[in-house]
Amino acid sequence: MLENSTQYTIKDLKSPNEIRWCPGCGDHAIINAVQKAMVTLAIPIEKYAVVSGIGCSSRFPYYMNTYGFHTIHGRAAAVASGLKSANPELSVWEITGDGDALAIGGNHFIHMVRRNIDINVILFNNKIYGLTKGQYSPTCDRGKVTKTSPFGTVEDPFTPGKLVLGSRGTFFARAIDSNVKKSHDVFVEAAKHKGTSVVEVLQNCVIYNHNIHTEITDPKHKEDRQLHLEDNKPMLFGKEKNKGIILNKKGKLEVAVIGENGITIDDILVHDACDADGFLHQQLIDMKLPEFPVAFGVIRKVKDLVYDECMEAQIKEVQEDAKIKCVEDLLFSGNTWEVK
Ligand SMILES: Cc1ncc(C[n+]2csc(CCOP(=O)(O)OP(=O)(O)O)c2C)c(N)n1
Ligand code: SF4
Repeated sequence: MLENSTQYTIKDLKSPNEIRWCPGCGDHAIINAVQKAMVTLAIPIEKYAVVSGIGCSSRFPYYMNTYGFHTIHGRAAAVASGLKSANPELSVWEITGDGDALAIGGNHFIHMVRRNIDINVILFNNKIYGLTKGQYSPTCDRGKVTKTSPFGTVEDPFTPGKLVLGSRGTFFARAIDSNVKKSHDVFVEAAKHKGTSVVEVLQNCVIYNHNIHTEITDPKHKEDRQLHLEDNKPMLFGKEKNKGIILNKKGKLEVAVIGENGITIDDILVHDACDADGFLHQQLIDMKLPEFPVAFGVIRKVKDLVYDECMEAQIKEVQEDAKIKCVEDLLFSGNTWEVK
């Protein structure tokens, strides 16, 4: 590992371990985008730590030439939280799947987000359990037929972004595995954000849930089905960039076409990811086909107190006035006796 260097390439971030993801799996593109983002961030390699749970996606740390932990199922958030709290100088990245983060790990996930610990979470959403060969996950749509739901699921899924907002999340973004350039940009912004940043990446599992996101990602229709948000820019989409999102008289989002029904560019909403009020962010997260395009990019990015910073400050403050400054002081602080 290159010590203390900010000048390195993607090659330096690749471990010698053989990548075992299936050919064509979306995970390959995501790791490339993460490595590119790390190079752009130019943080010394030894300051990166990648923590995962269990799943195909969670094999990620093996393939990175950084420090890392492949932990246990659902516990990546807990281990990453401890790591960041004990070593605030590290850039901690949590890699997790929809099963790992939102089923078995749901409890740790929401509390990490609520505490706003400075961790970058990359949530690989392939809407299935890949590693264990295709059981349904909390992001499967109602009626999904899988090995554990042979007659279709009888429950509705989580929308990860809404869960993040409901947990007081300060940063949420969405990306697509195959769009490495846009994923890179979002990962860089996520890493720069102080607090928990969650990036949901729509990931294709070619074996157990192939084409699950194709309605959204199909190159033939993507201009009409994807809205790429940019801060302080109007929410425009479509081949001609003449469609946009407006707030209608009922206070709801609606798709409008510039030039039709008197709509002008001034009617189109302008994205403000930094707006502390999450109302519009929640509406954007919730936009679904066929009525709406699906929103990508940084949807929410707001400032709030950061757990690990508050903890560090509290330790300093308490230590300043305390008689006991270290474990040795504690051991010799009275109430001691000698065994003869
Ligand atoms: C305590 C425990 N329960 C269940 C499992 C089995 N298991 C391993 S990975 C996994 C789900 C993986 O799905 P996901 O997190 O979506 O990741 P993917 O494989 O799709 O990337 C399950 C149920 C386990 N390893 N440990
Ligand atoms: S089973 Fe699916 S998620 Fe796992 S490596 Fe293969 S394609 Fe990727």
